[in-house]
Amino acid sequence: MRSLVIGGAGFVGKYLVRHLLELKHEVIITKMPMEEARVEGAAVYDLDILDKATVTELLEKISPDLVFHLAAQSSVSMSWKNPQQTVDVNVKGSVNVLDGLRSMKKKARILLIGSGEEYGQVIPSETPVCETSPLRPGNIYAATKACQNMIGRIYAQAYGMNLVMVRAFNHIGPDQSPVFVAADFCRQAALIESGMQEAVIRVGNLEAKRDFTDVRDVVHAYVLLAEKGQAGETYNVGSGHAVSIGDVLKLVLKQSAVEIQVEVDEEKLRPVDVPVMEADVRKVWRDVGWKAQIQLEQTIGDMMEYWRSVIGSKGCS
Ligand code: A2R
Repeated sequence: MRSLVIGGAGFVGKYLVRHLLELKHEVIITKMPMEEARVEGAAVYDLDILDKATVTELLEKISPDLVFHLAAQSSVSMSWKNPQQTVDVNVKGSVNVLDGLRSMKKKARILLIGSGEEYGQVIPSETPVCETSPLRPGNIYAATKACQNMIGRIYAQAYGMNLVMVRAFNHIGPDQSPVFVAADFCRQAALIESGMQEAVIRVGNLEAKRDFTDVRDVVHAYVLLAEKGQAGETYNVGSGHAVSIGDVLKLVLKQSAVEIQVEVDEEKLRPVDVPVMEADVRKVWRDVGWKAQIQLEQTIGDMMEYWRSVIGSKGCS
C-alpha cells in the first residue's frame, strides 16, 4: 500500500507516518520547502499546495493508493491574524489537491481532514454534536474547514471520488506547537520548573470546554477510516467527552513539581469563543470500530515530559 501524507511534517503528520510505517505501508510525505523533516523510512518531497501545477504533477508521479490530506493553516488564533492565508491554504489549496487527484489516471482513496470547529456555535441541546448537526463556524479557520468539507462532499458526489472526510476535535500530544492551549500550559509549567519563567502561568479563557484526544489515538482513527470509512461520508473523531480548559490546566498544575500561580492574559483571549465542543463519536465506532483509548491525564503527563526534555536540552524555545 503506497500512502501519501500531504502536510506530513506537521504535528499529526509525524505520528501518522510513524503508524503507517509500523503497518508496513510505503510512505511518501510532502512538506513545505522551509520545513525540516527527518523521517526515516519515508520519501520526502517539497510541496506548496498553492502551486497547482506542481500538485498535479507530483500526484501523478507518486501515484498513491491512499492520500491523507493534512496540509493546512491549522491555528484558530493565526486565522484571525491572517484570514487571507488561511482561506488560501485551507480552501484553494485543498481544491488544488482534489483537482490533482481527480485528474490522476489511478483513482486514489482520500482522507480529507477537517475540524470539530466547523460546528461552531453549538447550542446546549445539540451537544454532543453528530455529523448531521448544523455548521455555524465561529472563526475564520472553522469557516475554511467547513468549506473544505462541503467541497469534498461535492467532489465525491459529482465525480465519484473515493473520498472520506473527518472532523477532528482537539488533538494533543508531545511535540505539538505551543500556539495550542494544552501544549502552551505544559511548556510554561516546564519553564517554571526549570526556573526560566516566574511561577505564573498565563492563560486565556478557562471556561470553554473542548473534546481532547491524544494524537496517537487520532492517527489510528485516520488509518481505519482510510481503510474502511464509507466514501462521501464525514466522521467525527474525538474522545466524546468535553473537558474545560480550566480542567486541563488543573491536570498540568497537578503534574508540575512546583507551586504555580494562574494569571489571565488579555492577549490569549480570542475575539469569539465557542463555549462547548463535544463530539458524538458513534458513527466512527459503528463503521470502523474506533474509540479513543488514551486518558487525558496520561497525555498531559507525556506532554510535560516532552517539554521538560526540550527545555532541559535546548533551554527556552
Ligand atoms: O505552516 P507550516 O510551515 O508548519 O506547514 C504546515 C503545512 N502547510 C502547508 N503544506 C503545503 N502547502 C501549504 N501552502 C501549506 N501551509 C501549511 O501543513 C504543516 O506542516 C502542515 C499542517 O500541520 P500542522 O500545522 O502541524 O497541523 P496538525 O496539527 O498536524 O493538523 C493536521 C490537520 C490540519 O488539516 C488541521 O487543520 C486538522 O488536522 O485539524
